[in-house]
Amino acid sequence: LSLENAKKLAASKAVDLHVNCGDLIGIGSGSTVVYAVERLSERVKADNLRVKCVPTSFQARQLIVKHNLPLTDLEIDRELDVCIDGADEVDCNLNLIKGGGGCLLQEKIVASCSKKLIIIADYSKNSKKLGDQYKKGIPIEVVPMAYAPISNKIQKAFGGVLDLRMAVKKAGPVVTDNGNFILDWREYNQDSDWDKVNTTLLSIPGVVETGLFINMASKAYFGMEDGSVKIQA
Ligand code: DER
Repeated sequence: LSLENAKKLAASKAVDLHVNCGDLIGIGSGSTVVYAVERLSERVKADNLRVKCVPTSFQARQLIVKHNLPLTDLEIDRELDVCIDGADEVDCNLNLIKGGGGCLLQEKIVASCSKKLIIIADYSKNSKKLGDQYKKGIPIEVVPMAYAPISNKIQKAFGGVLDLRMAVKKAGPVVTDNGNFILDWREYNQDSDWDKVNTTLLSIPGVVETGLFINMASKAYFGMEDGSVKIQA
């Protein structure tokens, strides 16, 4: 099964099993979630499902609008029934690395306001230990004026390398939907106590949020190469 078809499989399974009429749904960001919104739109039409959606990025908002799904926000609906989102890596404890698409801040906020966070991914995202195979680095959203001293502090405290994420179709750094920069932290020690690391990172002035989603996900659905869906709870 191709990666795209594996994503589609996982996305459809998650939407079919976790979305009910009347649900308030957090819509994640990235490429896998596109299939989840497509499946959600099919079900809304076929089953006349009543749902409202909260986006986690400009991309997610455009997806919701494109599929004519009812849009809402956290000011109106403060507690959501389910958040469906992708991940860059999922370890055996359902801890995640997210932020590959640079949307981690609103994703973590919306996930934290949802009764459950359901992860959808293709088979390449499933690993034993956090950071096992994810070589692109742990994304950290930072206030632009502080990215250099923050890089130094993290490097001194935990080692590794911190790259300021540069844009491709725009000169200069990636600027997130919230006006911040992203540092990608690579070559860190993979045997870290990630909960402790996360807490320490968040204590550094200027760090807004990290791509470490520790103890947040309820379930993960992986589209597998053989056409099956692996469910990790
Ligand atoms: O940026 C993000 O956090 C995305 O959700 C990312 O983790 C997954 O993106 P993908 O579905 O395109 O792999």
